[in-house]
Amino acid sequence: MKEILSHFAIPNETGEPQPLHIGFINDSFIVPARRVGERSYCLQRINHRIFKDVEGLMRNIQTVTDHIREKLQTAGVPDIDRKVLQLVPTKEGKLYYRTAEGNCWRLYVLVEPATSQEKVTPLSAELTGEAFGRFQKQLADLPFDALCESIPNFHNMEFRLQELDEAIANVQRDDVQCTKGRERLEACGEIMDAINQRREEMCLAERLFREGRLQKHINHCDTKVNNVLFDEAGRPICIVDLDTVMPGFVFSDFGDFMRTAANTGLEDDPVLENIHVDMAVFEAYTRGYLKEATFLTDLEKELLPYGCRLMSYMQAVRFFTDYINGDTYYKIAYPEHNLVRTKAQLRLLEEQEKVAEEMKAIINRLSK
Ligand code: GN1
Ligand code: MG
Repeated sequence: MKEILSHFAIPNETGEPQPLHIGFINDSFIVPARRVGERSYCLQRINHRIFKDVEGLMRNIQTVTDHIREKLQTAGVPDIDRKVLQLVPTKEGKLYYRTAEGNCWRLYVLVEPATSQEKVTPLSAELTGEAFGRFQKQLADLPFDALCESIPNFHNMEFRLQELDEAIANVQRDDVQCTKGRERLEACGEIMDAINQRREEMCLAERLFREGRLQKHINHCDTKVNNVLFDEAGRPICIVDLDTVMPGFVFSDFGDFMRTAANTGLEDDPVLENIHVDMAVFEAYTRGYLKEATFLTDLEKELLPYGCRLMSYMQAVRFFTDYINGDTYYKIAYPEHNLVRTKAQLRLLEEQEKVAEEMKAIINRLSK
């Protein structure tokens, strides 16, 4: 670990790196300062199985953090070091260090003091809405092609359905290796019906984009509350986990927060009756988000409730595809985990369908 650190342009000696157990994708370590007044860091190994274009990914992060820092400086905002992530380059001036074995490491200045939350309250949801709205607004003047797609087609619904169709075609081949996937598929007629009934509706965004009626913006693409750092007073200070920041439709960031936070049940709740839309969280986040997201077009605003349904549907399709593929993408805790997750996401979708009009009324009221 010390050897890896020695390749980065750090001004002074640091303490021993300590593993940090956050996220499932990358491996993270805290590198503590040795003396008061010196900086601590966060060292991460990037998962290059998922992020195949590490160069593009790191350029994205640099572009985004530079852009936000410049905005904050122009606005004369204090304490900028805690408000936007800062990469530490290698001694050769590169954004990451690649080892001989091909592992890629990067180093951030640690944002401190800061805390994170796993569960929202209506108050923290409102503040988080403001924070993600501000983040999108800060990036709204970057042309959408200033960044690459660090995971190609990440939130593209047509592509996710194509992946499902490929998984299905694959297990239907007459091959013993496909037996498990085929058996799984055959037992899931109801799930396939639920997915098939909504294909057209859920690919609306891609159609509107092709027709030139909808634009892409820079999105965060992982708008969970635990990707926001809060200060001592419980105010959001900094948005983290910038690996998936890429062009997309604004309402998918809105929808992904609602999918993860405005749910009275769990993402993988085995008890479907637990799952309802938490309307208090929905309203609070929407209030905060609309305060900042002044760049939204009327159509984008109208599509916010659709964005919620879209993300639940997309996640159901992704979990189900992984289930048919034999659980190769998401870590599972038990054999049927991806099936349980799929059912929970489809139930959330049904619940969101029931309150679509109510969501619309709230958005209209809060936009006035
Ligand atoms: C993955 O590991 P985590 O929770 O940050 C996934 C998201 C999914 C989420 C589902 C790169 O995110 O897109 O919404 O699981 N991230 C990637 O829980 O695939
Ligand atoms: Mg993440």
